[in-house]
Amino acid sequence: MRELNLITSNPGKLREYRELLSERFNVKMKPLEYHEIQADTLEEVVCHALETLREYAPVIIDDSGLFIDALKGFPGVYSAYVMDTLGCDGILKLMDQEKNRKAHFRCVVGLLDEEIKIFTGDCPGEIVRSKRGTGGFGYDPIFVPSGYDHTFAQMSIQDKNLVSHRGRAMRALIKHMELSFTRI
Ligand code: ITT
Repeated sequence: MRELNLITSNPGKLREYRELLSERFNVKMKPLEYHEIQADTLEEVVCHALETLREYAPVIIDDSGLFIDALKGFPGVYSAYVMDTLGCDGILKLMDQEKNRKAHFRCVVGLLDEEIKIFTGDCPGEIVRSKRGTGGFGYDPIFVPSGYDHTFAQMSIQDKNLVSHRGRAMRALIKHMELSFTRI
């Protein structure tokens, strides 16, 4: 089975990748520190970082963020920093008086094999009023995807992957990899 290096220090992400990719790939977690530039978009961060990871190809990195409408897209590209400083409780406080609860998650997956390819996935939803659920990671306890009643933290990995930003990006990645394999 082909090996695919996933550069992340987030075991929650690894579980989600393995759930969808393990039939086709041996996904290996590499918790390497890579240089994350401060940029306006997740795509820029991913492309720049991949350039420094050529020796690990085939390799993927995943940069994701939560974009909240009422906060003009915050925390967005600052999601990691905001999780470490304010956390879910801080976001709920910022949203305390807010009626507009709309938000979306975005996942950008960068693959470096012979060349760089980018796959994105978005998941619209809402910020709940108090944390619910113990599964998942990060902002999962405060986000309900559109059309569902449960937060990501109340869902199984399989169910989260069906609707999530990462699930969508991963399915685009799988399609691409299957097509490039049939060309070989
Ligand atoms: P790596 O960079 O090591 O992969 P990370 O957790 O820092 O791990 P990101 O920069 O992509 O990953 O994520 C930014 C923040 O958004 C971080 O705090 C994550 O916990 C959170 N996040 C990313 N994807 C998420 C998801 O599917 N559900 C909930 N929170 C998520």
